[in-house]
Amino acid sequence: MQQQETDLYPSRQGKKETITHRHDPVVYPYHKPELESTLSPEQIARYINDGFLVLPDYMSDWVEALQYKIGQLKQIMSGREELITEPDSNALRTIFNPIEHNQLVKNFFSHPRILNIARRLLGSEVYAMQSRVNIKPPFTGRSFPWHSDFETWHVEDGMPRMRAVTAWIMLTDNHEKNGPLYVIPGSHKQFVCCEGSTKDNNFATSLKKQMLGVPLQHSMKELMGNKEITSVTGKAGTVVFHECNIMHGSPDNISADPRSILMCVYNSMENIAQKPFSDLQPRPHYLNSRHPAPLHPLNDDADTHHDIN
Ligand code: 6CS
Ligand code: FE
Repeated sequence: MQQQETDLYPSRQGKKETITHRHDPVVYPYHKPELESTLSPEQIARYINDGFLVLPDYMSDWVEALQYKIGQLKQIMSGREELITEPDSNALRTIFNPIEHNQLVKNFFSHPRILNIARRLLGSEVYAMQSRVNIKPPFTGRSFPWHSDFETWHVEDGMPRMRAVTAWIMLTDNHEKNGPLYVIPGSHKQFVCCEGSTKDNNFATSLKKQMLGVPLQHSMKELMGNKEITSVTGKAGTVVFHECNIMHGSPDNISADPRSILMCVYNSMENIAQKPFSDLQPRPHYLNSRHPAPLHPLNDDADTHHDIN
C-alpha cells in the first residue's frame, strides 16, 4: 500500500533497532481563551517534562455509575470481537470501543473537565480514536510489556504524528500490588524504531500479548538511563493523562484485588490516521476510528452521570 506522507518514525522495517528523537511538540499551542485555565502552568510543565499527569480523585463521583454500565456492557457485548480474553485463560482482559456502545461513557469523555484538557494539550479539536476498558482480574490479570502506543498506531493504523493523548479513570483503586501502570518519565521525548516486521492481523494476538513494538533490553536500559520506573497509583476516581509516545507497561495482577481502568485516546482532528506506515491493511474501526467526528464539551451543569440509560 502506498504511504501518504514521509515516515518520520519508521519502525518494524526489518532493520536494527535504533533510538531517535521526537520530531513533534508535546503540547501544541492553542488560542481559545476559555481553555487557558484547564491546567496550571506547573501542570503543563510537568506534562511536557514527564509525559504524564495524575489528577487524584478528579472524577470520583462518576465511578459507581461507570462501573455499573461497564458491567452491563460485558453482557450486552458478549460474543463480539471487541471483547479480548487473557492469553492463558478465558478471563476478560479488554473491552474495546465502549464509547460507541454506551452513552454514559461518551458523556464522561465529553465532560469539559476531561475533554478540554485534551483540547488544550493537542491544540485543536479532538476525536475519540480508541476507547477501552482494561480489566485486570485478581490472580489471572496478565501483564503488558514495555511499549509506546504511538509506535503501534503509527505502524498498524497510520497515525502520522505524535499528537494524541490517552485519558483514563481508575475504576478501582490502583495500588502497587494489583498490576498498576508503570511509566518511564521523560521517555516520550525519544522514539524507539523497533526491530521485526508486522504480519496482517497482528492485532489478533497482540491485544492478548504484544510481541512486536516491544523494545529490546538494551534500548530499554538506554531509555531508563538514570530515570526511575514510576508506578501510577491512586484511588478509584483518579484521572491520568499520558502522552501517546511514553514508554509504559504493567505487571501481572497476582493480588486478590481487581484493577480496572476506562480509557479514551484523544487524537487531534489534524492527525487523523489514513494508511498504515507499513504494508498492512488498516485495523478494524473498533481499534482506530475511521470516521472521526470532533467531540463537543457537554454543558458543565448537566447531571450527566446520574443519567443511567
Ligand atoms: O493495540 C493498541 O492499539 C494498543 N494496545 C496494545 C496492547 N499495545 C499498543 C496499544 O497500546
Ligand atoms: Fe499502551
